[in-house]
Amino acid sequence: PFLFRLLTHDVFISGKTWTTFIDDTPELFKLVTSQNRAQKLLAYLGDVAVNGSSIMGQAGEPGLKDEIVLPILENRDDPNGVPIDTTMPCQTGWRNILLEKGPEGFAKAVREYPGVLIMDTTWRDAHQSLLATRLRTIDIANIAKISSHALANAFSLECWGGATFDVAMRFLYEDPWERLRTLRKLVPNIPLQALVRGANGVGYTSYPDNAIYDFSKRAVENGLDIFRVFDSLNYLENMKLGIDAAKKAGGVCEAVVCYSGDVANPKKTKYTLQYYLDFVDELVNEGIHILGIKDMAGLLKPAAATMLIGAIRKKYPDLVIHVHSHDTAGISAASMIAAAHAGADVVDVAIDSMSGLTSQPSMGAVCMALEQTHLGTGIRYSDIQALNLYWSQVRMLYTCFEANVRASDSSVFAHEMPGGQYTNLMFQAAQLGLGTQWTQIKQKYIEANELCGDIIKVTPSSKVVGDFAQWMVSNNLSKQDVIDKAETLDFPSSVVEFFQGYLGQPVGGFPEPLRSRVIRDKPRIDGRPGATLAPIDYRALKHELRAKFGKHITDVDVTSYVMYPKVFEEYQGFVEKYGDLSVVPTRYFLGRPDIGEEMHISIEKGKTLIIKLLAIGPVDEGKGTRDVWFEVNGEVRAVPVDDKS
Ligand code: 3PY
Ligand code: ZN
Repeated sequence: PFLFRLLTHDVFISGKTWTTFIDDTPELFKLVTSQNRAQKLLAYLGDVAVNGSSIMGQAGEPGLKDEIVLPILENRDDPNGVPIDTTMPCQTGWRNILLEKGPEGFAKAVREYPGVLIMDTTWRDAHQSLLATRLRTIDIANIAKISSHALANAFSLECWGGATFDVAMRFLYEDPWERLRTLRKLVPNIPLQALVRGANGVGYTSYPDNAIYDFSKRAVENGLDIFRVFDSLNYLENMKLGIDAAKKAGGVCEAVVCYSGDVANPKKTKYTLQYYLDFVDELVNEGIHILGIKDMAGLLKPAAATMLIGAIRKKYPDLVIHVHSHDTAGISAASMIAAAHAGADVVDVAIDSMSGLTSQPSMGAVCMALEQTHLGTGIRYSDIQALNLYWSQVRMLYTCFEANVRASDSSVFAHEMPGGQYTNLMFQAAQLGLGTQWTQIKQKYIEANELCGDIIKVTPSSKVVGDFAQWMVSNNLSKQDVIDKAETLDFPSSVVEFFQGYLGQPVGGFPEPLRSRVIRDKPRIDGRPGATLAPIDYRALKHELRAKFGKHITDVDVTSYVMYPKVFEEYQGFVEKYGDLSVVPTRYFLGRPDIGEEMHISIEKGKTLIIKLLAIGPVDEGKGTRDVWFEVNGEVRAVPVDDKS
């Protein structure tokens, strides 16, 4: 009946569903001279028409050619069955409590909530884990207002940080700050959450302290509420910096324990229940608002979740506990339910069609299972179905980035690869075309981790282990070979830097004599790596970047540059050439239009270009270009495009 009502709804039939978001949010689109802008846009569309999309990692065309249908939310209280009005964002939710009471009061209210709350990871971790982080702002923004209603009782929406910052600029040619501001406007009522790599910010390396303070401050200014701060080695000194920066910025500080090993297995003696309880004590001493348990690989089985969360809850009755996992082995829904029963306040889920496998467990499954207990989440079944209708279409649109993980894999309990890295390495192994490559990588990953001393593995430390493993496979080295020949081997730079101490100090210290044999006469850092880095002069840098790229460079651009200098420069070059492409619907951003197909692209409020691809001309042998003919709002225009074939 829901689908029937949707398909017969006036708004849906009129075909207006797609454009409302764009019409309602003019701020998204910076005013640039439209002529010039249209010409740049045609240059991009022409390039895709001739050469196909050149977005890294894309295999084939998007799997959905039709316009995406927006869902309609049932209104349970309306006697006439009039659906909820989603033309405006919902105005009530947990963010109201945060704004009213501040981070401490917010945490207290969350702790007092009788049920369990959810964080929806669909906008960050789910696509990072399933679709190579390639989800574009437009596809999130188009469902944002509806989500503000459907998920009004959610603790938060994870939408930023992790790999999204890097990928937005590097591969999607988008401004990550603009994404944050856009979502903030469309979702005023639900806290927005980001994953932050502590002293590594949103990058892969250590930054000077003032870079972490600057980044956190800008994040709050642009709409972020909650920082999930972790360190890739659970190194307290790095954590302290991230925690302090989040708090000073005025954000909610969710400090995280990264989970490794198995607390319920007495044979695993490194990351024991006592280890975690001690680490929690240290974090609590830093005055955090919320404790996160980040099971980035999906190792936390239900009995272990009961033990771990139960023990923390017993020791800290008032501490808000937020649990995160991945479904790689297929167990995470059960673990989240166990965590909830053991006293967790918030659990992480992703909308059904973006859940499971290396992503988070399904929102529908977890919420409906909890609904039958005293721990209901306040998220309605019909709303989950409505959102899922949208996301199942988006998932099809992005098939060209699917890693092709088809089934659960309990070998994760042995290799402990984080969800995002699992798909990444699997994809790379598949591209090498060797059927056994993937099994070998998983095996070497176990050995590489042992060589590093059984470390916590999450970005960036997981990258060290991944690089190490791939290098062992390609050089055909066993663990023993590495130990025996360490002094003469040419290790990957990330591995050398890890052993030098550039990520921080691992739990239990570095394994010797391997460390000394790997780093030889290179410097070693025995404390917090960022502590010795000179502060960044932001004023001077802004000046420099303005001289180089123009007056449009803002403070957040400087922050982006600090995190990713080279990526930012390339991104600026791309925008210079093609303009802001974030307004282009994904199926044209990633795929070739058919000849004669009408593309509707809203470049600014009240300015929609109706573009038709008319013809692609022959190659000019001298120049190697082709003229691509378009009709733009009835006018014929041609753009020359390099033929890269
Ligand atoms: C990231 O840092 O990107 C992660 O998702 C870690 O789990
Ligand atoms: Zn995760």
